[in-house]
Amino acid sequence: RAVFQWADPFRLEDQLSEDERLIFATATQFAEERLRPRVVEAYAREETDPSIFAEMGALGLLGVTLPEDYGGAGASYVSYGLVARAVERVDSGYRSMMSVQSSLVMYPIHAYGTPAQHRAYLPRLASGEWIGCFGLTEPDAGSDPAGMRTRAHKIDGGYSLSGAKTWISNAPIADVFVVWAKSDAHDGAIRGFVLEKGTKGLSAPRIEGKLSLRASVTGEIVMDGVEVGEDALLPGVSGLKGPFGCLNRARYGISWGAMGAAEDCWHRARAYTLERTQFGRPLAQTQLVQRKLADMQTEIALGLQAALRVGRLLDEGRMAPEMISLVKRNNCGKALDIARAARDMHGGNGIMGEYHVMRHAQNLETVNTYEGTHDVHALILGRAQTGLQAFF
Ligand code: TGC
Ligand code: FAD
Repeated sequence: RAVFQWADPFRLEDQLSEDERLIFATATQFAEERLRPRVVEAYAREETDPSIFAEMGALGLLGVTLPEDYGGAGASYVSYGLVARAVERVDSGYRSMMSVQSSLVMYPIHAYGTPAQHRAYLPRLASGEWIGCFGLTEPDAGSDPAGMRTRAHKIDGGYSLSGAKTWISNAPIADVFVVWAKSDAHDGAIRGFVLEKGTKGLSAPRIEGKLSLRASVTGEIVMDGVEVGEDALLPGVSGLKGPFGCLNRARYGISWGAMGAAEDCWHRARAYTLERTQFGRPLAQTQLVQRKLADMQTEIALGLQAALRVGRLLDEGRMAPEMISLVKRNNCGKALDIARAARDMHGGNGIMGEYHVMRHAQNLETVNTYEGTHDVHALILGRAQTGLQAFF
């Protein structure tokens, strides 16, 4: 009889390459030793420490899938998912900082940019010297980014951008802004532009008072006639498939990351209920608690296995975006349920920062909403199996 490992029921670890195990171990050590000690305070104070980018960069955790000539690690998408899992075990906000930089800023510059743009931005983004952000969402265009109002007007030698983006992770501390705008020089098609901090007309005010993702700063991007040269355009893509190509990668990473947060909640709920005695026995010796632990173990084992499968297909060039909708939607929804159950199993202590579970539950509310809400991904999957468009 093979031994059943309760924390890794399907022996996920056996399915990883040596390199993937090494990257996961590096990310886990960094997250637990460097991020865990500061997260409770940072979350309470709603403070983002920008030096985290340089710390991640020094360990090669930014843009891990990009080639080594630009500071990436040339690693697999499975490795990228494992980094997200390790970092989000500590906090979804820290994973957000990493995944925006890697999938939403470095990826589009690499995939759609010129060699000059690669040289100008990628090494400094990979090292964490520069911080990036990704502006797609607008006040009146969230789930429906095709309704964006931001415009790029053609001017002599370049473009003038006007409009406003909102809910943008990293924006207030960003050096590099990848923004999406409808361009009148391209028949109104959505095009990507790389803007730099300090350009006249560009500002990024902070959104204060979030009750979720408090360790990751969020802001607006306000563009009031921001003039840039031709070299700010990302020439390699036109239309919504540009931002969606980036979102595929970030959403995939979230499917791993959300499971990392869920694992932290599950392990804490198990440890707490083993320790805590009521009615003369450990809480973990009650049927209701064991059922909750079994449900957590089951959903996490299945969710991780599914994320691994999609990662392998992505690495083999056989990914369809609907696969990513399936795992992003499932793993975020299940992680949120697990975090809420873990909070409940901790009783009154569960509302305290030092027990971590309520912070995960609060964070996962955002994770379930951004990068396509739970219901928007249901509509993508519904369309794929019925052929019927139910968005509008
Ligand atoms: P639709 O007609 O479906 O597609 C328009 C064009 O885009 C192509 N496309 C994709 N390409 C690659 N990957 C995908 N996943 C793609 N999905 C669509 C499609 O083939 C088509 O191309 P073409 O060449 O034929 O024009 O467009 P639609 O307007 O009907 O889209 C509907 C919908 C709901 C699926 C889409 O708008 C959607 O996914 N909405 C959700 C918006 C969203 O996810 N926003 C995320 C903002 S960024 C963010 O949240 C970052 S948080 C990061 C953090 O802090 O971690
Ligand atoms: P809406 O689109 O208004 O949706 C509201 C509700 O209506 C949801 O429940 C939704 O599922 C539902 N709904 C919408 N359309 C339909 C429909 N057709 N049928 C049925 N129900 C529907 N964006 C960026 O571009 N860059 C970032 O870095 C970024 N970071 C973020 C960080 C945080 C902390 C948050 C909260 C958001 C961030 N976002 C970012 C924005 C995020 O992607 C959007 O919030 C998300 O796409 C949903 O858009 P919305 O908030 O406008 O909600």
